[in-house]
Amino acid sequence: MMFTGCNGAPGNSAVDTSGTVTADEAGDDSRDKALITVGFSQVGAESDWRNINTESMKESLSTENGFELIYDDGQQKQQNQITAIRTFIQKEVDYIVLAPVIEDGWTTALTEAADAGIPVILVDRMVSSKDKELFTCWVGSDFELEGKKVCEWLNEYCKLNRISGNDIRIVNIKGTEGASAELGRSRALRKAVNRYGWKLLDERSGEFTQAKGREVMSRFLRQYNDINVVYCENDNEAIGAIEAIEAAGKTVGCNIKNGEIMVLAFDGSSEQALEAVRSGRITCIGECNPLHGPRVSKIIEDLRNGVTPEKYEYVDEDIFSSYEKITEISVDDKVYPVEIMKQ
Ligand code: GZL
Repeated sequence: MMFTGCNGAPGNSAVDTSGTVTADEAGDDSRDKALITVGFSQVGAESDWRNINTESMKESLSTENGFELIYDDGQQKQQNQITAIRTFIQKEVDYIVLAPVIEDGWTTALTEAADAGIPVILVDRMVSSKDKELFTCWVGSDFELEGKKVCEWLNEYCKLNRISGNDIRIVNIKGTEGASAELGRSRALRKAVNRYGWKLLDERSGEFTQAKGREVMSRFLRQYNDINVVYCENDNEAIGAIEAIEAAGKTVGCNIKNGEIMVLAFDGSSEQALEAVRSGRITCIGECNPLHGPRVSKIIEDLRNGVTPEKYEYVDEDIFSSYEKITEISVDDKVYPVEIMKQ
């Protein structure tokens, strides 16, 4: 476990040039009592989105802003995150911020934090614990809405180009199984498949990574010779899928009538992915906003001022595409503009 140091004050902690102290060197007396101590258990570093999310949290919860941030990279393993929560409790932090890798399995650790009187703020993904008092509040995205937007975009495309729903043959490269983002985006796809008659050939987890996305897409291409749409549950998987499609001698793009394979994705947080949208290699991206830092620091400020924050705070998100004929889509009677991105 690595800790991001607070103020580099002399004492037990040997702060290296990057301002990071190791677990066994971060002693309590190195803590400046004036700072608000926050233990942040992050999912990992699996995607561009995640890295931007981490940076947003570190920038907001900085020493300059009055915080001592104790950061832990869970490496996409729930047990690492549970261990980090217990370490934060031992260190008697003022707040715990948790981005839970999957929804299940948190009740015990969150109960321990509650018993220690430490408020827990959830970011990004949700927990399935029935007792909603185990966390103070949550900041993140409506993942099913993200999925509905992308699916409605595909439905609009089919209508404009007179493509029957029955001719859509789609595969889903899912995110980490059981993660809120995976559950919501997959649920939206299954509902659209049932509503529009698309053929969902297969689903398999790409674990939100580029390497696994490429591996899964290669496998799908060996198994199915009629895929015309790939639903990737994040950008990194989409980049990996494009590598696999092009390695197989096929072409990515929106002209599925002409044999191209349409790539759909989520996040829109990396320049590489946005460039892929501008060039038409990714046809449409459902934005997922990673900038939770300012919202979390505001929540802590409110809590310290006796203001009760909203229990659930959703971030605003768009949809991106270079296909100029679709400038808006409608989901549940609400109209969302499409941001047209051209080179
Ligand atoms: C979504 C977040 C997901 C991103 C992926 O809020 O949980 O995890 O879509 C990331 O890129 O790995």
